[in-house]
Amino acid sequence: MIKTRLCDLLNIQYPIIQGGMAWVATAELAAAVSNAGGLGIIGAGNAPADVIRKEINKVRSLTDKPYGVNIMLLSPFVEEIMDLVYEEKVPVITTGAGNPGKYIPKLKEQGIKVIPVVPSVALAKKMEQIGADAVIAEGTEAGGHIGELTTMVLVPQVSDAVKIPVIAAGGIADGRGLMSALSLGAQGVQLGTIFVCSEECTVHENYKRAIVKAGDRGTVVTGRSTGHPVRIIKNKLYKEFDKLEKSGASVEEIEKLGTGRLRMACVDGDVDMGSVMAGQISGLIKDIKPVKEIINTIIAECDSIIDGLNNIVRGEKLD
Ligand code: TUI
Repeated sequence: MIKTRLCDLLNIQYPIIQGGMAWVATAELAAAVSNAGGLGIIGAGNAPADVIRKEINKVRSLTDKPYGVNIMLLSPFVEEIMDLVYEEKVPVITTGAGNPGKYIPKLKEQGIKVIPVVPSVALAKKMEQIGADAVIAEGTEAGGHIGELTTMVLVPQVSDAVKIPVIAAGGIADGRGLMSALSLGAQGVQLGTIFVCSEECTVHENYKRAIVKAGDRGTVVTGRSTGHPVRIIKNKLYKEFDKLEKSGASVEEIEKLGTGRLRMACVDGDVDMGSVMAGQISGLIKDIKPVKEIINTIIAECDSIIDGLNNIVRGEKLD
């Protein structure tokens, strides 16, 4: 049984939380993850509050377990999403793509648990100092908007720097990844790409198939020159970005090319010209499975890794 401080903090069975992926992390996926013993999360992305209010109500109708909302801090609707989570008394929020510092005092006042994504030790320390309950140390292997450091180097350094629980993210999709994260000092993991490839995830089938087909070198990073690098599956859109960036186009022109592309991939299933955000671990994902099976398999893999390690410690051979 894999149980950590994070399980106690969030009142969940397994130390697994789901990434708050815009257009992907809908109520159906979040409820499935929470019902399977993890923490399911609704991705607010760039959506307005009325859309997310409906998702929150749907999650509550599908599970009585804890759930969360991810707030993407570059969204034009951040303020109204904050008001929504106070009003709805959402138990947990995660944040991404920025520093949520100015919102933390009020979130804490409302009894909401706050878990920011941090791409550096400095931000992790600052978040702990101003009252975050845990941090997500997300490496550059992750899909979507990414930081510079890899999970392997970020997680142990953040773990040494803070006392609050650290959740490792980026490049994790199986029991080996979870065990490694725990070895690096994390108290749990956040998984994104593997949950996209679940039966309960409502994205277009083409999106899921693009991940399953991707292979180990199937992702690339677009938009480095804009200051907002985004990891996607290599496709025609990537080639357009590459051409534009090499031509010395302005940040505005490059950002304009990205507008509406995630919706195009998730809803319309256009995986050639849409933005198929996915992590480098896509190459490990071979099929689409129910969320419960994904989580149970990861936990079973951890148990067998522990058995194997015990054999090594006793001087027996590991197969
Ligand atoms: O946020 C994500 N992943 C995302 S957000 C997103 S929507 C988007 N689309 C295009 C451009 C930008 C965003 C798609 N995927 N992951 C968490 C994450 N947070 N990754 C990196 C960060 C981050 C970066 C800087 C967190 C904090 C931060 O702080 C900077 C500061 O001001 O201290």
